[in-house]
Parts: sequence; structure tokens; C-alpha cells
Amino acid sequence: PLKQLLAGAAIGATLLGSQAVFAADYTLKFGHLANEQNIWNKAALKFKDLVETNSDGRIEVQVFPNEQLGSEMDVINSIQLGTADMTITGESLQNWAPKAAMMAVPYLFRDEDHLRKTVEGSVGKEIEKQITERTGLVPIAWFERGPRELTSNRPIKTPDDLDGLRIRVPNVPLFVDTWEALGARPTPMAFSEVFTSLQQNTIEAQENPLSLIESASFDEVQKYVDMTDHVRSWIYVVIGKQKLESMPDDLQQVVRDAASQMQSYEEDLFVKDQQRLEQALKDKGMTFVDVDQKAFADKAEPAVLDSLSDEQRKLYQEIQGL
Ligand code: 2Q2
Repeated sequence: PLKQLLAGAAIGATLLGSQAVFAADYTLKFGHLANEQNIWNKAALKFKDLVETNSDGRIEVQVFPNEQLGSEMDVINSIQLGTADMTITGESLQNWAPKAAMMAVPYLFRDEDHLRKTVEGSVGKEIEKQITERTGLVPIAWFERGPRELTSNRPIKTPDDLDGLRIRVPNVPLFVDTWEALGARPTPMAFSEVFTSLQQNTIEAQENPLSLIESASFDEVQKYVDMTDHVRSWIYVVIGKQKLESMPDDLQQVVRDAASQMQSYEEDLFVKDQQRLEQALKDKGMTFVDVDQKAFADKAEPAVLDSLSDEQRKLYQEIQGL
């Protein structure tokens, strides 16, 4: 028995030893809300590949799609507590950092160029700085998003058609205020709960870029895509500041370089995806509805301005002038 015990201990020590040799020094848990096929997930996997190769295995990246690490708000909290490390997040950060609201203001950005000028210029820097200061999350890459569209089970062409429509919005106070002013009844809710809530008719509608409409299979519970184009926005890939700074400089550089390569990679995927999405959703049976966007924009504008704080309104005007 003693011999067996010793043999067992030796095997245990060998296993422990090999683990010590092969285990990474740092593990990054990266959770997001899109599905496996979504371009955000493809970008995350690209990041994983680059980081693991370029760190010679000293960093391991674990990617969790489909809110497997929890809802967007949960993962933000987990990163702050140190139990998760990375996610993809944007205007929901306004709950901590008010300037993050500017990432997704209804009908503010004229086009892609206007959006890019904002993100890459001084306003973008200001937003990123406040996000880091107020949340402990560091933006390391940004992705443009397709415009947000309404989905519903009856066609919506003008704000009057909304008529108390029960609509889910993300945890974004500015979206709640705007949809209320437009004449709908908005409820904030985590993304993963939307499908079931639509199925059970506790809500009747939701709004998202085509990419996430596809990702969450909303075609199975919604008939119409009402082309409101009501929000152009971008989103950040963020990493916990404490985690990032716990790494030696060379590994921090590996993470930052991989993030910037992931950003270019995603940009290519995004352009191709935008050309594909409308037809893909039509093929799944969704009907696209032409919307009086001007009527939506005109009705939204006073509500948006009213909802913004003085500091936010200053940024709003600054962005308008770009
Ligand atoms: O509907 C959603 O949950 C996403 O499209 C949100 O826009 C996104 O999660 C943001 O609120 C980003 O912070």
C-alpha cells in the first residue's frame, strides 16, 4: 500500500508539474452576447488566436458567446470584480460614464464617415477616458455597427403607428426616454431574455442592428423589420484595467497589437456582412418596411435634447459640428 501511495503521489506530482509547465500565466475570459457565427465572435476568436500565438502561450483567451458569461451588465460587473476580463459593450456604459451615451444618440450620426470622425477624434478620446476612469474598463478596439432597426409583428411606418407598442430596449436610459417620446412603451431588458419575451408576448417589439436580429433568430418571433435607421453607433471591446496592468509590458503590448489587428479584421467582415444581411433575413421570412425616417427623427429630437445633461448636450453639439 505504501508503494502504491508513493506511486500515486509521484503521478500527482508529475501531473502538477506538467500543468505548471504548460498552463498559461494569464487567462482572459472574454464573454459577449452574439452567437457563434456572428462577426463579433469571429473577431473574438481572431483575437484569441493572435494573443495565444504571439504570447507563446503565456496568455490563454477563452471566448464565451451567447451571454454564456452572463448578460452585458453582468459581465461588466464581473470584470469589475475580477471574475471575467473582456467584453463587447457600448452605450450601456452610460449607466456609469455619461459620456458613453454619445456613442448611440438617436439620429445624431449622418453617415459612417461622421461616426468615424467622432470615434477617432477628440470626442472619442474623451469618451474612452471617462469609461476607463468610471468603470475600470479599458477600450482596446472599436467596431462600427449597422444602424438599429425596429422589429415588430405589425408594420410600423410612422411614430403614430407605435401607439403604445411594448418594446424592449437595452439598459440605456436615453433609449427609454426616446421611445417613450415617440409613443411606444419601452422596457429595459437583457438581450438573452428578448427572444422568450417576444415569444410569450410580454413585449411586442425590439430594436437592434440586422446583425443581432439574425444572431438571436428574431425572425422566428418577429415578422417585420421597420427600417427606422434610428441609431448609428459603434461598440468597444474592453478589458479590465487591473487585469491588463497585472501583465508585464511585453504581454500588454501583445494584447494591444492583437486588439488593433482584430479591429481591422472585423471591419472587413462588417462590410461584407452588411451586404448580406437584408437578403438573409428576407430569406428567413421577414418583411422589410419603408419608414418615414424624417417623422421619427423630428419627433425624437426634442426628447433626445431634453434627456441629455448639459455636459452631454455640449458633446452633442460638438459632434453635430464635425
Ligand atoms: O440590444 C442590445 O442588447 C445590444 O444591441 C445593445 O445595443 C448593446 O448591448 C448596447 O446597449 C451596448 O452597450
